[in-house]
Amino acid sequence: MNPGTWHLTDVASMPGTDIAALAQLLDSAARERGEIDPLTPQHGFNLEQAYAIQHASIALRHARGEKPVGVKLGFTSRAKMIQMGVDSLIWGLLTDAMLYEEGGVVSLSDFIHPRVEPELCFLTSRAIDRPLTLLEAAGYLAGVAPAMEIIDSRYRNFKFGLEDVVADNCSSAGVVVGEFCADLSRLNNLGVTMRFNGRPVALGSTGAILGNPLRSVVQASQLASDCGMVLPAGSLIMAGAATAAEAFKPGLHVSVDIGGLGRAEFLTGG
Ligand code: OOG
Ligand code: MG
Repeated sequence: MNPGTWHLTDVASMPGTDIAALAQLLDSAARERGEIDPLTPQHGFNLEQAYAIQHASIALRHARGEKPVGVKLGFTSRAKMIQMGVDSLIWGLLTDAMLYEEGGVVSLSDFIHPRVEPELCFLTSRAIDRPLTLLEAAGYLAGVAPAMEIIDSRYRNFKFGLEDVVADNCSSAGVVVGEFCADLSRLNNLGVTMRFNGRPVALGSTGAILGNPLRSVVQASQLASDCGMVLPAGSLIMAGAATAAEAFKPGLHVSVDIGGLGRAEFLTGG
């Protein structure tokens, strides 16, 4: 392993076949629920290539019939940056296969070593086809819901650097979204409590998400437009976790309460 070389490779020095092969490797790890070693020590790709790998792996999902449903942001709070040792905002792509029914059972057999984290989920009302300002963001949204993201790094022991986690679609594995509320006016300081069987396991505030979670919509609009992507009306935008994530096991009732917005919950099975 030679961390000194991680940022040195440019796009031209990495043939397209490697991007496809690494995307395939990550896709198989997710499907077969087998953890793999981080890829950068051996393959030394940069951030641009990491996103190319991510997009190629999502293209494999689309080819199997999965439908795009939106995007997720990662590392929008200090709590998450500190927990994982990565301090850049990142984003990943969500498909319908990642949607778990709110109030339903989430089976551990779908994952390698899943963790859950409390989030907010936005629903877009119009296509986002350019970078938005904070003042414009609410005008593009139909609502916001209490939500949880299930993350499941395909890397051994959930350990990775920036480029590796981006290639791995930012650890995306599932989302559980509660009921949408149309009032977007007071999102910047709501209490967040995630509980396992009624016992609080993570406490925070929506203000931990970029100071105001609506900024995650601004960031998503910027990132999408940077790569020429339009987010259609009806897209989900997961804002990023307000607290650190918690590992979970079967036999739990997992819930998140977000002050004023309500609750999202699920049960865990074997
Ligand atoms: C990477 C994904 C980060 C968030 O909400 O900050 C993320 C990880 O922690 O494995 O989803
Ligand atoms: Mg997340």
